[in-house]
Order: sequence, then C-alpha cells, then structure tokens
Amino acid sequence: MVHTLLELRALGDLATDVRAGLTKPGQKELPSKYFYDDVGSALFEAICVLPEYGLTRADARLLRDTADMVVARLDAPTIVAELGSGSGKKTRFVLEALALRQPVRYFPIDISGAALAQSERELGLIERVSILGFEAEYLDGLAAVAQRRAPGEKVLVLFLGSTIGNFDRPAGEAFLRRVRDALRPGDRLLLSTDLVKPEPVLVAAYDDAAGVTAAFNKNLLQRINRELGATFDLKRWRHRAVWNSSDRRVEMHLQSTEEQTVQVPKARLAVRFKEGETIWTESSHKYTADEVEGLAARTGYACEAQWTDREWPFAQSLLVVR
Ligand code: AVJ
Repeated sequence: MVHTLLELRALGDLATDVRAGLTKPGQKELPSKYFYDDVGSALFEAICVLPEYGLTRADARLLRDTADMVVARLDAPTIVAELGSGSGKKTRFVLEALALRQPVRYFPIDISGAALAQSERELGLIERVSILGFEAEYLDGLAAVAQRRAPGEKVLVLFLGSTIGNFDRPAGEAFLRRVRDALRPGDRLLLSTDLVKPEPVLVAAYDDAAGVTAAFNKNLLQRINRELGATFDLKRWRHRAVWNSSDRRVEMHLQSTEEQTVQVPKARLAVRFKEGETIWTESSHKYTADEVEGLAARTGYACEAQWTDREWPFAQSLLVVR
C-alpha cells in the first residue's frame, strides 16, 4: 500500500491515541473524532435521517426559519467560516440568505478533505457564493480565515450540529474562548446546541431500533482493525448508550461480552478486557437554553438572539463578540 505523508502522520496520530486510550487505568476510552472515516461518515449521514434522531432535522428547521433574522443582524459585509463542513445542507440556508445582500466568501474548515469536497459539491453552485475550504484543525483554520478579512469586513462563524456537545463542559468553554480570541469585537458565532430532554428520548436517539448507531459505534473498532491491523472481533462487542444525569450527557460505550485479549500491532499493544468492561467512545452533552447564555457571557460574547425548536428541543444561539 502506498501512503502519502499526510496519511502516515494520521496513522501515527490514530496509533498514539489508541494506545493512550486503551492503556488508561480505569475507564478505557477512544476519541470520537475517529468515527468519521468514509464508512463512519456514511453511517452518520444515515443516523441523521433516523426517526429517533431528531437533532439534525431540528438544526435544519431552525436554520431554514431563522437565516433571514441572522443575516438581518449582520451590520457590515461579512465573510463566513464554518467549523466542520458537514454535508452543507444546513449551511445553504445561511449562505443563500446572505447572498441576497452581498457577494459571499465561504470558508469551510475540516480535517477531512472528503468532507470539504462534499460541501463544495453541495454549495458550489449557489449564485454569488465562492468557496475556499481549509483542510485544518478548527482553530488553525479559523486563524487562517480571519487573516483573509478585508478592512471593514466582519466574520460570521458557524458551529452547527451541536458538535460542541462532544467536548466536556470545561473543554467546550475553553474552546469557545479560543474561538473568541481568533475574532474581533462585532464578529459573530452562530452556535447550535442540543438541549436536555427526557431520558428515553435521548437514549433512543443514540440506540436506534435499526441498529445504525450501533454500527457507527462498532465501525470505530473495525477502523482500528483496518488501519492498525487490530484483532477486534465485532461479534464480541455490544453497543451501549447511557444517559449520565449528573454530567447531562449521553455516553456511548462499546462493551466486551466476554473476557478477551485484543492485539493492535501498529500501536505495539495487546489489551485485555474483562467481561462487561467498556470502552467509552463518545459523549454528547446536552444543554439548556439559559446555560448557553451563561456560557457565552463567560467566554467573551453576548447572546444577542436565541431560537429554539419545539418539536425537538434544540437551540440556535447568535453570539456577538464583545
Ligand atoms: C455530530 C457530535 C452532534 O453527538 O449527536 C450521533 C454524533 N453520535 N449519534 C451527536 C453522533 C451518535 C453527533 N454529533
């Protein structure tokens, strides 16, 4: 197999993170960012249309219904940066609304070149919108985008899909502060957050009847098999979704159905698992609308507008940098 330098570096990161996560004393972990290889990204697209997973539809509905109001609040020519390019479907509402007023420069930022290509396909033909993707970590990409602003231009950052939910609360707060530090007063951040809702609804959203989320979770092990030569036998692992009420988050785990040892050659690792032991693979933190306001105030923004969906409690918050 031929690897580019970038792929080799990515392989090194995966091996390093797998080694660190699976040798952790106590609860073993794997970072959720590794879900999104080609198979994982396709499975996530499928999750987004599951009846149990109302999150993406709520996000899209809110953007469709509020894009005009968001754009009406932008007081100067504005360039648009997006943290994580997603499929581009939701972003379209904002770009189209803004393009009615001014030519739009849109800069999606994503570590996945495939994701950037997808958003260029989805959004590339909107009249008066030009796209330049940045294949980078969010904060590096944002710094690069901010440098491209012309005098008098403002920046609107989109952080949609409740991606912030993957950070634990302190890390999410630190992240918002760092985004703020890349911006100037009067710039804006449109932030999506999934809201707390009844436990059975939340658990079903992460443990759907068709088993798509289970496949999404297990694909992480299959990815480690593919890329690091590991020996995870997927039949010996079960998908688990649990509501952690004290930290207000849904946790996804992979649970070993029996005692077993797994080899991970490219991480120079052999790991023993007890029967019932889990690997913690993701957290999806759920917020309240007030909590987002407080979070914004503590991290250098003012929350100037907030919209929530009734059908699936979810908030869109427009934050302005102070
Ligand atoms: C893309 C991070 C918002 O946490 O709900 C969906 C990912 N995980 N089902 C989420 C996910 C399981 C999703 N985010």
